Amino acid sequence: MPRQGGSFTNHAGVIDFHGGSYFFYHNGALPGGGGFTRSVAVEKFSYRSDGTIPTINMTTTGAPQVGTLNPYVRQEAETIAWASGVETEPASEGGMNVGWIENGDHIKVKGVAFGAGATSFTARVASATSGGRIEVRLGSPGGTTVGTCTVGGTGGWQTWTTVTCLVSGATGIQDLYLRFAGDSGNLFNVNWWQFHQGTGATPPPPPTTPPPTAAPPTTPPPTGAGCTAAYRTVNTWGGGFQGEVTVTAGAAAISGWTVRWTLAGGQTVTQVWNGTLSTSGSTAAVTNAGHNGALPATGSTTFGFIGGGTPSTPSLTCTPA
Ligand SMILES: [Ca+2]
Repeated sequence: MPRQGGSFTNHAGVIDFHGGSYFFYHNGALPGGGGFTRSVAVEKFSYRSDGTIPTINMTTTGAPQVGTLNPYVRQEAETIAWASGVETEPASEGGMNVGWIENGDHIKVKGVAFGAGATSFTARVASATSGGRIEVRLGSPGGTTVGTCTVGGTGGWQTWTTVTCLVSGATGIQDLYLRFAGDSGNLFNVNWWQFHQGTGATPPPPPTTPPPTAAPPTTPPPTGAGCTAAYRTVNTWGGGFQGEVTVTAGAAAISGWTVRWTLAGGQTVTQVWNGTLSTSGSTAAVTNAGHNGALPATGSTTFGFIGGGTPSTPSLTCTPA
């Protein structure tokens, strides 16, 4: 190997792997690199017929990939083919995490086999500031965005939580780019990530119940007080979905509520938060939790649920307590 890459040595070693020969060395070509600030690199080569090693030049592309990466199992965030602006450190949960993430930094992961398509992306994150966003992109740092996860503050750089966002358009074998966006300064850390796909995917974990925020009404609810309820689908995956219902009081305050709707064919409700579920035949009924029953006039609250089957837009009835 000629003297290349900004370092005066290369400390090479050869490893044979899966029928190929690989020449590992170091150079000093990364930003800030030099004679004693070295970075590991690898090139694939073939021995000459007489058994000698040909002249090998340093490249920035490195060796070809020997296989694809499965995005549907947990992958460590520090699995990196190329990166810009980030560093790694030991994680309180074990292993390593990626940190010092700032606006515009990115991680490249080569040859990710999405197959028929991913439906959601989950990342394990922590932030002592107010977080930022993970843009899930394909092909290049500015390539097509197939999903965006919002990361909030968690109260510490090693206080971990899981965020999930919807993904659409990630199919086949792709170079994956996680591009980070937000305000100035360090945004958040990432420990690991995982995509989910259609049938058999794991539904995203429901959010934890927030502390009560609605103040109790100062006057007793008048007779005839009403409420309304509105539904939206938050997320879908093969065989299931996440729904959210917003309950709004009418012109008068209410002290509690029950929302009822008819389940479409094949639908089930498997988990409810910020409310209590009861079902009777194909009728689902959710009654307020302890902290979100009392609503002031025109005040609103939400509850969420995990459903099985295909999402639909149900007709909701709201009955005040
Ligand atoms: Ca990790």
